[in-house]
Amino acid sequence: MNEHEFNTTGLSIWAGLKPPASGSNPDVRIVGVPMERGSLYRPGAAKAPAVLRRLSAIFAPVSEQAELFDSVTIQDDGDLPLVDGDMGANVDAVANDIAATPAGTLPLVLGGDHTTASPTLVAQQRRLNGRLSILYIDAHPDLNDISRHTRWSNGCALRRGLELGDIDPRKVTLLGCRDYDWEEVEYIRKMGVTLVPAATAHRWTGSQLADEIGSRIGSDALHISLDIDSLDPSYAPGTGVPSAGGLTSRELLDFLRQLRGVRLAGLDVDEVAPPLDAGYVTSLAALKFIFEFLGMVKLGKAG
Ligand SMILES: [Mn+2]
Repeated sequence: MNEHEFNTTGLSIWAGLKPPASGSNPDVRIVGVPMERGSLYRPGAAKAPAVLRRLSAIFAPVSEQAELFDSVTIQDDGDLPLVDGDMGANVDAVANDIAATPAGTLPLVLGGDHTTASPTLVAQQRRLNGRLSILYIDAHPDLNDISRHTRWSNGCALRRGLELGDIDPRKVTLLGCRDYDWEEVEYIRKMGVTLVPAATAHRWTGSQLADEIGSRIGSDALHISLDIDSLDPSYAPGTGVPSAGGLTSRELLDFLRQLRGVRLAGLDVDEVAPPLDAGYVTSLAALKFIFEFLGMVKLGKAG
């Protein structure tokens, strides 16, 4: 360990949150998906699950509003085994594993590049028997059919998940977008995806995100897919494709808090690239969001 590393000696990962008593299911099941073959511009996301786990030890089970959530139980099943190749070679196995998460337990999936979301959404649609709505927080809609000459680029991640999961695009809310291929804009308009660009989100006040989602969610549960590049590069430089004009950390956490009261289905957090980061600030931004989500599992009566 060099002098610039966090000293986590004596600390437990995930803020010391424990598995449940034997025989009962955890509130949250964590799996890592160290995939970066979908990062066609710059790799590095495969290193994220290990770094997020290690740095999770410096957190405490207390929300930013000073609420204790040490009763949340977690089970960390480590990283899923991947075969050599892109997500196309792994999508069925990853989806099957996540789909095996017990009912009533929320999957927390640590990518990996954003193609991690494709099998995650397939699994969630299966677990919830189609009663799934999606909040996809990203600078990019990831709705290309083919990007960089492959169907398994991160620029296709949401499109693949919707297709393979047979998920209605009208159940998707995109939040924080600001970079598009024209094919994606056409898909959004034609298929009825709800788009909240970063510029719009920045001007929202009060509970507009919760109102927007609440007006359409019905009896669905909400899965959140967080691409850390939704944040402005000043808050999250350590990612494959930083894009100016993004959300602030404050806005992102406030949007999450608005969703207390919405039934949550799970979370995947992707595109954190530790080799591209500066002083771990991007990993720590992702972990801040993850820990506020964990707090919502009990405090917000999600799940
Ligand atoms: Mn993405």
